[in-house]
Amino acid sequence: MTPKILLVNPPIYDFAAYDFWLKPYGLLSVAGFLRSKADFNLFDYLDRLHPFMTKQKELQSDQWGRGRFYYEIIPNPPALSHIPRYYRRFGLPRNMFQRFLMKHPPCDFVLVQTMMTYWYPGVAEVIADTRKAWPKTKIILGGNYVTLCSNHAETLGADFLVQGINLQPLREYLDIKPDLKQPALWEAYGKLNTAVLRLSDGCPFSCTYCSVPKVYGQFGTRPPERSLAELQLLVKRGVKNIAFYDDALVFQAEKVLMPFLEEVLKRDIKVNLHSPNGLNARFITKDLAELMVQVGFKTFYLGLESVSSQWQQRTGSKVSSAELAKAVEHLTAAGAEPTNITAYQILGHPQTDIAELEASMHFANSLSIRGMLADFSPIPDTPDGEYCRMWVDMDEPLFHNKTAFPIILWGFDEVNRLKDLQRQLNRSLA
Ligand code: B12
Ligand code: SF4
Repeated sequence: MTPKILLVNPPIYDFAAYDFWLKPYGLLSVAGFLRSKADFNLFDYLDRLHPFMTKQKELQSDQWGRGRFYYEIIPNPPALSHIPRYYRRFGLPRNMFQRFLMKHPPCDFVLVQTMMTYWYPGVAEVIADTRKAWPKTKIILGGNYVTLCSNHAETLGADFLVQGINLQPLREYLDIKPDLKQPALWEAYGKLNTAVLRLSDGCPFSCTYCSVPKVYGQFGTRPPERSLAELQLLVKRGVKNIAFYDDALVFQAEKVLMPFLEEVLKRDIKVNLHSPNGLNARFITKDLAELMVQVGFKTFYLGLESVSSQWQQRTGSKVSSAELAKAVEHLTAAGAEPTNITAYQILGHPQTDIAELEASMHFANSLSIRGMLADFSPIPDTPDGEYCRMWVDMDEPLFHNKTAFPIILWGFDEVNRLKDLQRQLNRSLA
């Protein structure tokens, strides 16, 4: 008998959340590998094209398909009770999932996506509701939280955890042989206007605040035919905006991204492309910038983190300020709108001082590009995350929260002042 599998992307419990092209790509990829070997259903609490969300005017998308989620304000969890911001539950209301479970016969397996470590309360909610309605169904978790906080994830009461990127244990548990050539299971959505792609896994750098090198080992490329087939599947389904989820999208661009984009040009595929996950400016050459703009990249997010060369060296030397300025020059010369180029800078990193951060913000502004403060989330088992044990209990993932940690470190007023300064600088460009 073909097994029945329910895929679930949980609600988010956080101070803030925005649909910055968020999709449960790990879950959809795994389901894609099992395509036609199981009957699938999907419940995505964050699907902004769900009729419940599309009815609400304030949740409408911007020109690139991003937008706000429906939310309810809820009490702060005790660990974060001292953070003076509203804590919320983002996503479809809880009773919709409960009704869904009542309406459908139990599945054999429920596969649950986990993402930010501090979003685990949403995962716990899904497990509790599934257990109650479908007590015999096996609940399987996979993704970032399970990989980075496996001991904590074990306490949530799921039946099986898939840690990291090795799918062999899952194959044995489900007793289904995956077909790794298959693209992600995008057809699980009724309607789709944004999606994501990944051409490679991992990163050649070792930034001291990042988990990617440890989780993925070395940088590796995905089969280009599979990515192209996935892109065509998406465009056929009416997707207009695609965000790359690569860790190092422009590394070895001449071998990976450039041939891919040339093929997109050749096949005359028209789609808006985005890079929310931070590009490494060092690798954005004149030729690459021209090709990216020509093929349809509309927004460019560049990782700067700090303008201090000492900080850059201490954390892994991934990029320098001069390299960032050069990349901006190439991108604007190629025709990118400067206001669609954004530099990320880390706010609330324990080894950044506030004056350094202000200098970084002014530096990005001097290049006529937007700045975005990337609030620091300390990650366990990384050098910088472990250093943060001085301030917070890293074994409680709620303390990895990106809104909370900078406030714990620098105070509420200082964080607000810096955010206001960033807004002012960005307004000065308009
Ligand atoms: C894309 C991405 C984003 C996207 C959005 C992601 C999303 N959907 O929410 C954007 C750019 C918006 C983003 C933002 C941020 N991110 Co981010 N992001 C990533 C990235 C690159 C990929 C995440 C992903 O989708 N993985 C899933 C897919 C791509 O992985 P895969 O390899 O194909 O999956 C395999 C296995 O993992 C497994 N698997 C995966 N999922 C599942 C599910 C099931 C059920 C099963 C069985 C198996 C399985 O099977 C797959 C096949 O082998 C990761 C790094 C990474 N490489 O994972 C960081 C990462 C998750 N982000 C991180 C951080 C720090 C952030 C920010 C806080 C940065 C900032 N300060 O602004 C913000 C927070 C955003 C927020 N809303 O709070 C951290 C995690 C922090 C944490 N505490 O959890 C990571 C790990 C990077 C890092 N620095 O180490 N991010
Ligand atoms: S360059 Fe980016 S993905 Fe690579 S280790 Fe540094 S922060 Fe992580």
